[in-house]
Amino acid sequence: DSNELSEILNYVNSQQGKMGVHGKYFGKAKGKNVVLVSLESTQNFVINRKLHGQEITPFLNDLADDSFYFDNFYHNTGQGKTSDAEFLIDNSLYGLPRGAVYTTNANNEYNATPEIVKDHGYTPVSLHGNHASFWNRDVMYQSLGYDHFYSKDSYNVTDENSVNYGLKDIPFFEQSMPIVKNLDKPYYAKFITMTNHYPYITNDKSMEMIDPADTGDGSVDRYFQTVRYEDESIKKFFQLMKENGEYKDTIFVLYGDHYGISENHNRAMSEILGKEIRPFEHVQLQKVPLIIHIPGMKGKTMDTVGGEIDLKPTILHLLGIDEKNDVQFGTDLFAKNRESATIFRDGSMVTDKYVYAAEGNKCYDKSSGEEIDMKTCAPLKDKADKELQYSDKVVYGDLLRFLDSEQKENQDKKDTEASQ
Ligand code: GP9
Ligand code: MN
Repeated sequence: DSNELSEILNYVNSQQGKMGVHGKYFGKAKGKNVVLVSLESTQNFVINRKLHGQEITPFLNDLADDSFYFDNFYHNTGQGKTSDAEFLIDNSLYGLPRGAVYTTNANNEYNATPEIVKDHGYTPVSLHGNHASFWNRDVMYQSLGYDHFYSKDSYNVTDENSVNYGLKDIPFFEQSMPIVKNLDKPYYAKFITMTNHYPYITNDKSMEMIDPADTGDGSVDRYFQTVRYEDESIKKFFQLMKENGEYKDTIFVLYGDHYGISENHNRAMSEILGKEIRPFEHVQLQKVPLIIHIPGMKGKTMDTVGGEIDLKPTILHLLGIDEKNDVQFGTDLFAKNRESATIFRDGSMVTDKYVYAAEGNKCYDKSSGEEIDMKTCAPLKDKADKELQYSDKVVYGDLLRFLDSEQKENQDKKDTEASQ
């Protein structure tokens, strides 16, 4: 009920750097278009790494140099995979402990970024070359406030331009351009890539811009090829945005949605990384790239620890939008005093000093990777459990229904205090 919501609001508001704490770039992208790019199954270890002497992500590497590149950024997803990432980013709430919130709670009341930016004159849309009903997106997007979903029906999808789940990333971006050009500005447009999806298939020589790895584990080996292809598609996308005059009025937020290589492939991954994969390395492999590119702004590598949960406040603050009465579990990644930390859906937690791995209940020093006494990580474990429980209460109880009356009550209280 609304009492539960008050308790949760107290929790989020008492967190270090939560709610209303601005980074120094507050309002720096005010009125700009926002382009989000979901990089399918893209883990951070491919960034700035070479295979056979060749860069795996040459374009993203260059882009990262010219952007805010977060190299301690983790996904927070669970079984809902891509849809969990979308949910986290638009709501700053966690996905569910099991199942996908996109399918189980699509009719809840939310206060999502698309709906918020719409109130500030934005056109919020999503673009993706798969069926509209996959992950129940067509239903959930209405609750999140998207104006339109350009899905498979909006694209020319043929056998030649498809692989695996459907439309390949390069034709996806090419065919998206006429759509983007016709959107009312400013827009908040989410592009969801798809080609770099398990089991990492190419069906055309021109897609193979790097040789596969040679661990003998087919999906790990092919992963590098489809990541390389995805990188090429992003390069193409930026070229097209420039050619069409969309680039300079737009900020770009590119993020890896979740891991691509599961624990079943630890043998091959340890060969790639040249080290054993303990729970510590497993946690570190949950890093995904986050690149925030703002044309005209100088690049910087940011080492703050964060996750998808932090993108809603980060993006809203860049646009100069302050949501004071909202349930956000994340914080503005640019805020100086934010707690440098993130929580995984399985209850693991990473800070700038420690790594708590829920699997195996182990504690590590973050910089050395040395296993340390679990006592040190006990507060991390407790915090992760508490925060996840609060988030689950919001979703299961559909508590954002009470947000408006809660806001009014708080305002009434303040008014009363002020008049005394
Ligand atoms: C499907 C695509 C993949 O439309 O977004 O979803 P995933 O399997 O990665 O969750
Ligand atoms: Mn995915």
